[in-house]
Amino acid sequence: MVSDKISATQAIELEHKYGAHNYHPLPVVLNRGEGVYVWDVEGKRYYDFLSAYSAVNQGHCHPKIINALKEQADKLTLTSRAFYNDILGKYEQYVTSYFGYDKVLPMNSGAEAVETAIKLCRKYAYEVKGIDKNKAEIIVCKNNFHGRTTTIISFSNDPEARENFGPYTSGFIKIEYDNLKALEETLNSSNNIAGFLVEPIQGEAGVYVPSDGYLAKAKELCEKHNVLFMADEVQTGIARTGKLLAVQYEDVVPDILILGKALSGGVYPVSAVLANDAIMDVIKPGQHGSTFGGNPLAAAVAIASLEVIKDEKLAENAYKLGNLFRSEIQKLVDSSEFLKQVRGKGLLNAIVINDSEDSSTAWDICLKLRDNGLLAKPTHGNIIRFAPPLVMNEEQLLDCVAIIKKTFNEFEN
Ligand code: IF1
Repeated sequence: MVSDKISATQAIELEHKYGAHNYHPLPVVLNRGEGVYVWDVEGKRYYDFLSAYSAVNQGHCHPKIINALKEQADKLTLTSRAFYNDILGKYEQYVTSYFGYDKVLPMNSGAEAVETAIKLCRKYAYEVKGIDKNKAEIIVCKNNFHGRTTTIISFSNDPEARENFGPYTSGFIKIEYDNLKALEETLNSSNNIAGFLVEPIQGEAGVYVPSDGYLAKAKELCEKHNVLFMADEVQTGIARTGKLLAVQYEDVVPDILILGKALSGGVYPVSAVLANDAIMDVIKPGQHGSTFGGNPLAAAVAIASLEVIKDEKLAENAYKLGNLFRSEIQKLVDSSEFLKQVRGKGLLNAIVINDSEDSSTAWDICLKLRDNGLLAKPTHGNIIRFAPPLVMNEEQLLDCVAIIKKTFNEFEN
C-alpha cells in the first residue's frame, strides 16, 4: 500500500481529509530528492529553495548520511537511555569537540532543545547563581520563533502561534530585537535575570539580520550581569549563514548553544544543547531526558552530517554563493519598483516585495516560481525566504537567479 502510486490530487486530498489542518502547503507533491533537487509525483524537477526550513543543508539524501543511517539501522536503533550503547559516547565526543563545549545534552526536535536550554538556564540560576526559588526570568526578543511547545509559545508575540493556547508559562521578559539599550535596561532592572535567549538572525520574522556588533555587545552585557547567553542556532547553525555558526561572525561563544535541523542533514530529528560543565552539571539523573534523545540512529546520522559539512566545505560555499545571490538579486531590486530589498547572510536570504504584509503577492509569486521549477515559501505576505541546500554550485545558483528573474518579470508586467 505504501508503495502504491498516487496522483498529486489524491495525495493532497488524503492529507486534507485525514491530517490536521495545521499547515497550508504550497500545492506540489514531492516524492524524491537528491542534492539541491526535488521531484514531484509527475517527475517534474525543482530546485529546493526551502531545504525543509534549513534542515537539508547537506542536500537531499546525501549518500554518506543515508549510508550511516542504513548501517546503523541494521545494527541497533534504540536502547533508551536506561542502558549505554556503543555509539552515543562517540557522538558526544565528536559533537562537543566540533563546537568547542565540554558537554552535550541530546534531544530530537528544535523545540525540545529550546525547552532543554530554558530548564538548564533556570536550574543554573537557582542552584549556582542563587536566584530565589521560582523567581528566575529569561529575556527573549519580540518576533522570535523558537518552536511550538506550550512554554515556547508563551513568549511568542505571534497571535496565530499563541491564541487560545493559554494559560501561558510565566518568567519571560520580551524586549525588542537588535536593541542593546532595551537589553541593558532590562538587565539593570532586576536581579532575577537568568538568561537571554536569542536567534542570531530572526528567521520567521523574515530573515531579519541584526546590526553588526549586536550579538557581541549583547554577550558582553550578559557576561557583566552574570546572565547566560543562549543562542538558538536551530535554523542559522550548521553552515547555513556562511559560518559553522552565525554567532561566529562576531566571535561570540554562547554559554548555551541550541542546535537542531541540519544536525542530521534533514534525515532524522536530531537536536542538541551544548554547554560547559559549570552549567551542564546542574542536571542530574532523572531530572531531564527523552526516550529517543541520543539514540544510536541519531548519533550515527549526526556524526555523518557534521563530517559532510567539513569535508565539503559547506560553510565556505554558503558564504561565497550567498554573496553572489545577494549581489545578483540586488541588481533586480535596483532596477525594479516591484522589489524592495534582498537581505540575509550566507544562504539564508529573503526578498521583500513592494506590497503590504497581508497581501497574497508572495504566495502568488511562489506558485509561479514553482511552475518555473523552483520551490520557495513566503514567510509573510510580502517576504519570500530563499534557502537552498548548501551543496549548490555556482552554475546552479545562476540558473536559479535566472528563474527568479524571469518569474519576477512575469509579475511586473
Ligand atoms: C514549522 C519558521 C523556519 C526555529 C528556531 C527552534 C525551532 C525552529 C530558530 C523549532 C523551527 C521552523 C519550524 C517550521 C517553520 C520553521 C521556521 F518559519 F517558523 F521560522 F525554519 F524558518 N528555533 N523552525 O526556526 O524547531 O521543533 O520545528 O524542530 O513548520 O513550524 P522544531
